[in-house]
Amino acid sequence: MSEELENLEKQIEEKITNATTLDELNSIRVEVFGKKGLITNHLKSLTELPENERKEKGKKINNVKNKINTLLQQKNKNLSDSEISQKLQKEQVDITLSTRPFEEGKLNPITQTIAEVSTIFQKMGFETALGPDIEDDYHNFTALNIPPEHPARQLHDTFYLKGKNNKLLRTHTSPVQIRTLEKKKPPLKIIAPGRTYRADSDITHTPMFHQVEGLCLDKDINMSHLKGCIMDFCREFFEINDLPVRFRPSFFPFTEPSAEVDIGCFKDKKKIKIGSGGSWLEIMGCGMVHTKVLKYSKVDASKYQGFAFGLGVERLAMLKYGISDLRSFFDSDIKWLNNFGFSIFENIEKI
Ligand code: 2NL
Repeated sequence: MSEELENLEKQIEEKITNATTLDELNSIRVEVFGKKGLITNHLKSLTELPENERKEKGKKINNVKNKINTLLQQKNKNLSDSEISQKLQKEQVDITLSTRPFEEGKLNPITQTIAEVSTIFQKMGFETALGPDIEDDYHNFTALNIPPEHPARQLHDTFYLKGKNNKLLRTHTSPVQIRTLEKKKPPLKIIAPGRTYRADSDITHTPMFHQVEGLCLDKDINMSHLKGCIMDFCREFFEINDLPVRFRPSFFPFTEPSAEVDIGCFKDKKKIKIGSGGSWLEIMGCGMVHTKVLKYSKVDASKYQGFAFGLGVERLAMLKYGISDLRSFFDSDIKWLNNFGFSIFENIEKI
């Protein structure tokens, strides 16, 4: 072997031995085998040799090439192994370390109650519909047959947005149903849960509160469907199979006939117990959708009839969970929430 080649081999071997990273090793590979690499140059120079010398020299260079390749491979494996073990060492997790304290939040009973009410109606085939909190006069009042002189339309009762052309905060979630009817044709069964607003603030009223309204439109719907649906709902919501339910004639501009729904209860001096006890408790309103409301929404009243209902979520939550002060829902008091709130995980299990 020529001395030059021997020296070169030693030099390259030493470099490989001394390499400490994969990057470094790769540079050596390029330096040796790249386009203008040390060994590549030797191979190229073969063409200048006479035929008889070329064969022998070629063999020698190839031997060196193979040796270096083997060395590079071995070193590559060594360096990869040690890089992995270094990485493992660096990223080691201390499994003896205690976990961070876990603070579980609670659902406001309003959220829980909306979920419970929705689940019951969803099981009966109602779909949930949502809409904007800021409404216009048409969707909130006109389309629901609420006349211009109705007290609910007065500035005194409804929050109107300043300079916003009769824009207002919805006073019920009925406009969601009106908007749904603009997009979907009957038959349909929808519920509309959400925030509602009225300019009222005292011990039993907050300016923002929650409602779930429902609407069922189909052929041949009559008052017995309404009664059956509401009775099933009341019994499932309060988890009392024989809960007495009473429909008492009432009035709403958007339904005819209209009824107030009462459930049976036992009234003591201090407490109310829901169930059969001879007394009655009003919990929601309902009725057959007024033909004028159907006409506004371009529903053919000779073909389709329907029932609708509306309930106040705060009131239902207070009755079911024994909450006595309406204002506590909105205080964001952590101690109160820890007592009256619902575990998020309990709810996930239920789903
Ligand atoms: C109550 C009474 C009620 C409705 C709401 C309704 C909606 C449409 C058409 C007809 Cl789109 N009616 N909603 C009907 C009857 C009663 O709510 O006391 N809510 C707390």
